[in-house]
Amino acid sequence: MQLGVLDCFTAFAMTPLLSHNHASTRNATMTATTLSAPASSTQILGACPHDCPDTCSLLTTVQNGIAIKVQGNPAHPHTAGSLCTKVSRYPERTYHPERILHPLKRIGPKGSGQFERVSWDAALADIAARLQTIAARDPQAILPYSYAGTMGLVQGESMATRFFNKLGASHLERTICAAAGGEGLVHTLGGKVGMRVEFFAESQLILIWGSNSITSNLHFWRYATQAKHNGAKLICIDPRKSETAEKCHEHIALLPGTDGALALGVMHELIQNDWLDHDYLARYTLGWELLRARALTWSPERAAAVCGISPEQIRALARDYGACAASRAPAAIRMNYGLQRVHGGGNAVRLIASLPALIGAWRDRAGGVLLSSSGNFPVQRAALQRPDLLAGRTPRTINMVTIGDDLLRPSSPSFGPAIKALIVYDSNPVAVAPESAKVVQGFARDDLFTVVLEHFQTDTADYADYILPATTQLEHWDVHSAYGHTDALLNRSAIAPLGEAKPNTQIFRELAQRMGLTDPCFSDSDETLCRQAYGDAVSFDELLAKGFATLNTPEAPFVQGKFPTPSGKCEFFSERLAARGLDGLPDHVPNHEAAHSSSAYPLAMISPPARNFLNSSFVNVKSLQDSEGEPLLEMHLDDAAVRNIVDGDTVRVFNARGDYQCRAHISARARPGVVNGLGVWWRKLGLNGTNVNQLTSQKLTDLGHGPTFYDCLVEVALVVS
Ligand SMILES: Nc1nc2c(c(=O)[nH]1)N[C@H]1C(S)=C(S)[C@@H](COP(=O)(O)OP(=O)(O)OC[C@H]3O[C@@H](n4cnc5c(=O)[nH]c(N)nc54)[C@H](O)[C@@H]3O)O[C@H]1N2
Ligand SMILES: Nc1nc2c(c(=O)[nH]1)N[C@H]1C(S)=C(S)[C@@H](COP(=O)(O)OP(=O)(O)OC[C@H]3O[C@@H](n4cnc5c(=O)[nH]c(N)nc54)[C@H](O)[C@@H]3O)O[C@H]1N2
Ligand SMILES: [Mo]
Repeated sequence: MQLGVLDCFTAFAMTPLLSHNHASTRNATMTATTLSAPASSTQILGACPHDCPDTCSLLTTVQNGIAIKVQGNPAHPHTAGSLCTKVSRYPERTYHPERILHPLKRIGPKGSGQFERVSWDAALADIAARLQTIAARDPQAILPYSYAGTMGLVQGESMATRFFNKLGASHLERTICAAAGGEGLVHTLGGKVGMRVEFFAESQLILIWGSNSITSNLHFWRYATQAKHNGAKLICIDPRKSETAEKCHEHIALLPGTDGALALGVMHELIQNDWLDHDYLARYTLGWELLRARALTWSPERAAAVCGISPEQIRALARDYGACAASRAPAAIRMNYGLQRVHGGGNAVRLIASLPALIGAWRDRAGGVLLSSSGNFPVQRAALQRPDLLAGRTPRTINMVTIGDDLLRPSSPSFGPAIKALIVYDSNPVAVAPESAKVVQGFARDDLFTVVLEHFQTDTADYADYILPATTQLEHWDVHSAYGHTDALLNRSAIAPLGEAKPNTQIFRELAQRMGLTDPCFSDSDETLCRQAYGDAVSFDELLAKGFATLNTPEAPFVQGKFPTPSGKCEFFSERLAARGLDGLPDHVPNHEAAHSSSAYPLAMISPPARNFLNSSFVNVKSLQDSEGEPLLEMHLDDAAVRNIVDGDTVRVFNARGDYQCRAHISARARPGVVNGLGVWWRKLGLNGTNVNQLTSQKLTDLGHGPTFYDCLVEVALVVS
């Protein structure tokens, strides 16, 4: 690799400063020669980069410059020495024979996946020139597209955001995951805050609501299991009989997108039976009389009809929850983002987040609700991202969920310039964004210049003009926050970058340099960025020493109210929403595509995560792909039988947006009327080169401009071979 001026600021430069012994491993690759070098084994502390609530502390064993094992750090209480299967395969992913290890330039038609090797020098020079030409006319024609390939504060949104801010590129609204629920929390509790996860172990009742914890939040499940051993009752609320649902005492298999109605039905019963904490309601909540009046219109019969369950199930749930009000037994709710990927996701989260205040559950540290803890982290975003580089400009914003439509929009006064350049990093939009047919059509545009920073030739990379090789978490430094616990983490690089891979930060540093952007902030090293992430708010020395630092958050945050809302109360009624012309009071908002509302497409499809994948990451790791088998659609026996479908048949799943072929799996995990297409496979590994997102829509949620992946009607037919 040719060392440019800025190379002294790469992660390598941190080695002597943050002393651990990888200098000697700088040129290590998986070759016989390095393997024969003298054995020296070290363990490096890191952090799992993935989009998962657990944000585990990692211990990587490095021998002769090669990472031979990645384990959970036993000294980190939340990780407790164990990892999920997929991240324990991180070395397999890192040393995957298909890793992209040098820059590639497209030589075939877009999407054909044909590339030739080029030097960094040639790639960066051409990319800089192309971007400069576009920026000279209107920098808003350039769009960054990124999400959570790495959740690292440094490799995610630091140098990259500085670069796009300085250019004046379009802003990306990063709403593809958690926006509806996030806004729901902000307008109820005041922020992405709630119970501390460790205290679920002391709860007596746990509602696991819209979450398959065993799959997507394994380290929470450990606390839930402790509670279960101590006699707690666990109830899972999920259309799918998930791995988690089958291990709970009860499972309420409601129709997708009906959680708001269920919460209102429960409230109705709490009020009717006076299972309420009147003192808590009077002191620490806002809008109780209004919410009470609305909830009283939601009899269990009305709610049950919407939810597709029995009124008795709602009464029983309310009885269990209400009993905790009388006995002061701590009742906890673990929500996850599964329930907010529907039209009414924001309102549903508002209603569920309101429940603890009705029974005074917040009085106990083991009571309340947790959806996300990320609002506790004192991340110094302005220092990392430098919005001042915008210098007063306010570029237009493109929602990442509607990238399909937006790539196909021509220039217009309302939209602004057509998107001419797309720089994708930490994301695989061709696989994960909704309504893929349009996304693919947009990416296939010949007049679109696309650069993809990646580890692998994903579905998105197939459409790139240039693919630039990015380092993995084992090869760079980073600092992390979390959304399922309250510890900040540091990731040390364990091995040297493989091949010619570079950290995202370094790629944007070099692009900035090539484009003549000379602000001193483009020279900040990764160490400087790591220190800037929390500034003085978290001890960097502690991060260096232990790999993690626990935030100083209260054990029972709302025992005396003090919600971070404008009123300081739990806001059943939100003045801020009312001021925007929205309903200040949460309600059940039906799906855009509600179950039973279409005779052409009579089945509701959800597409929750497969256990061994992480969104579309790990899909190409052989051992994990083998565990998942192939793309599947879980169907209830009754729905299959009327369509003459038997287990193992190839089926066509379709709606007006497109069709997708996969294998039918007749399974008790699916309830009648709902099919489960576990995601997110790479399109190119699917039977007809598509995945579930061929069927999902670009319609948005009620709050937060989020996606509605689980608000999707389909029909299924047997493919006759
Ligand atoms: N193994 C694995 N872990 C992951 C991920 C992954 O892809 N694989 N994804 C990560 C990401 S990106 C995130 S955002 C987090 C959280 O990721 P989430 O996608 O929230 O993950 P889950 O906890 O699996 O929650 C989804 C559950 O909600 C259920 N569900 C679907 N629709 C509804 C509904 O309308 N109501 C209710 N009550 N339930 C519904 C699904 O059946 C599923 O069991 O997890 C992360 N962890
Ligand atoms: N149908 C359906 N669609 C969904 C979902 C669903 O449940 N159903 N879930 C949605 C959710 S919750 C989310 S969060 C999104 C997730 O969507 P994405 O954030 O796009 O997640 P991934 O598919 O895992 O893609 C991340 C990519 O980043 C790359 N990457 C990882 N680390 C780095 C790095 O350091 N540098 C660079 N340059 N690249 C890196 C990985 O190789 C991977 O290809 O998908 C959404 N799409
Ligand atoms: Mo997500």
